[in-house]
Amino acid sequence: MNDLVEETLVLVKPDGVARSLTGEILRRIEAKGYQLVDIRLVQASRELLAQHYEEHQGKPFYEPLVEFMESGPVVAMRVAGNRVIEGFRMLAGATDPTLAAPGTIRGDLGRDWGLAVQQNLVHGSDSPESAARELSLWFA
Ligand code: DAT
Ligand code: MG
Repeated sequence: MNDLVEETLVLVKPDGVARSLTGEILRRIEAKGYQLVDIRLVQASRELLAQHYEEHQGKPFYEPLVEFMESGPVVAMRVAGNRVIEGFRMLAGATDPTLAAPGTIRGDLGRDWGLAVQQNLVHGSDSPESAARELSLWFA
């Protein structure tokens, strides 16, 4: 470890857990060379999700997003490595799974289901500030 090692929050969303893709997603993170530091299975409360997704409050997909995220257990992971925040977002691929590049988690394993919110298997923090904030929520 050196001073440039970052940590990020990865969530396997309820669709990923329900489809038994947790292992495949963790396999890709480990194969890339990142380090799993902590992991837990969580039934997220509305309060936790409201804090986690506070930037999206008021958007049309916000309610469907929170309902989806509380529809089943989520696997929360603390993952470490140099530039892991950016690197995991590259592994995840674009938000819309139809447009996510093949080779990415969302591009290979996700699709559009015609719902009000995109079910795209994973969450990854988008900045060092988000990572610190989100890790303190999910690994309090
Ligand atoms: P990301 O998860 O790629 O960081 P985000 O933070 O903008 O994307 O949005 C959070 C989640 O909300 C995203 O994973 C899927 C859903 N979502 C975002 N934009 C959407 C949209 N325009 N329509 C439907 N669902 C959307
Ligand atoms: Mg986001």
